[in-house]
Amino acid sequence: MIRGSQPTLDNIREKVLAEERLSFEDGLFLYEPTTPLHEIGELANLVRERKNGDRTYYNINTHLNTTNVCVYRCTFCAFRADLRDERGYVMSDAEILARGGEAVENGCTEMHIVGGLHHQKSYDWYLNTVRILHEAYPELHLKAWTGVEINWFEFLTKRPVRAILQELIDAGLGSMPGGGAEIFHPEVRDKICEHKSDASKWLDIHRTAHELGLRTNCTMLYGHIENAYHRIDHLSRLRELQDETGGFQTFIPLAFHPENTGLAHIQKPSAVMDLRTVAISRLMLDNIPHIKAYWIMLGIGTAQAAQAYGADDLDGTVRHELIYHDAGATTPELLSVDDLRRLIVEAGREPVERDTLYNRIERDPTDMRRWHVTEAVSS
Ligand code: V47
Repeated sequence: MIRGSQPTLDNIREKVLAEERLSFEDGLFLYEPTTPLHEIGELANLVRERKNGDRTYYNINTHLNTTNVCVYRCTFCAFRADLRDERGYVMSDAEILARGGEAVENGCTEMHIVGGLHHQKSYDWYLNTVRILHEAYPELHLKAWTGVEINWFEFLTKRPVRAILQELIDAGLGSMPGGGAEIFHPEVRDKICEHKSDASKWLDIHRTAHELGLRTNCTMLYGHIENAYHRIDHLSRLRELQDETGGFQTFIPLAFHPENTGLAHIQKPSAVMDLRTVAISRLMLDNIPHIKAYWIMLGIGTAQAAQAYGADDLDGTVRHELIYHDAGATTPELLSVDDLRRLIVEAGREPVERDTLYNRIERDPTDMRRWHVTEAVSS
């Protein structure tokens, strides 16, 4: 193939078969509506099976959103509340601990913790959330605080990110979720969340986390005011950092839900757009081990189909999710393990329960609360 020529499906296929990296232009070509989705899906599936075989991972997890009060006003967010808004809430230590107890009682291996940037709460309040939960429930993996919260802690304390992350690790932080990435390109970021950490800050925080040995996830919020160029730019920046550090475990494409947001006039992305984005993510992010089809956000049907379009992870049972449900998600608030496994088996895949770090989990069939790691399944 002649380098620099116009991309075609044939030369993209050749590259995928030869395990060669796709270019920015290839990514743009794949996003053209006339590029057949089923062919992109087939190529993404090939990469998915190369990396993860027939396995589709899931975990038993819960969410904790300690407050919805937030100084920021991201236009896409239906969850946030003003300081004096009657919708605003802040959880007490006792409520936080009760959630930890409920999680362990229900066999959760992971708690996904994020929250608003509260006008009056100090960094110590956020640090303390991790500390008290870890002290009370050391077996529960705490995947907590996005790059945006860490940047807020930097602002509050005037301390370096490295010192903050180390302190959180010492208190019991196990990994970081991938939120807050939205769309990196300033043409979009400046319109939807101009006040929050820019691309280089978000990426720098994840770089530092990786250097400290933390695994993190990464996301992209699509289907609002961005276009294909912004999406491929976003994926390229993630791919570049992953080349440097190897610290991202999973990429989660997040479909925009417009209800109750400042962008309520926008239609939510179609299933075709969702599947195209899952597949293109799998193809572009050749160095990230897992692609998550977050069922809460995609809906159950699309998440099931996504397993043939590059996704190898459905996330979890997910208790207490608020960010998507406040924005109009009609998915249930919790799936049982049997439901999750059925969704996977029906899609022709092998369900594998994992912990946050992609170790295989086995459970005592007579008691959900008893589990152990059997095998490390991820690099
Ligand atoms: O950063 C907010 C997105 C993210 C809306 O790391 C919205 O395993 C759509 O990052 N419509 C938070 N999206 C969620 C997140 C996440 C979810 C699941 C797993 C993991 C992981 C991370 O949700 C925010 C933002 O991009 N978001 N509002 C909305 N109305």
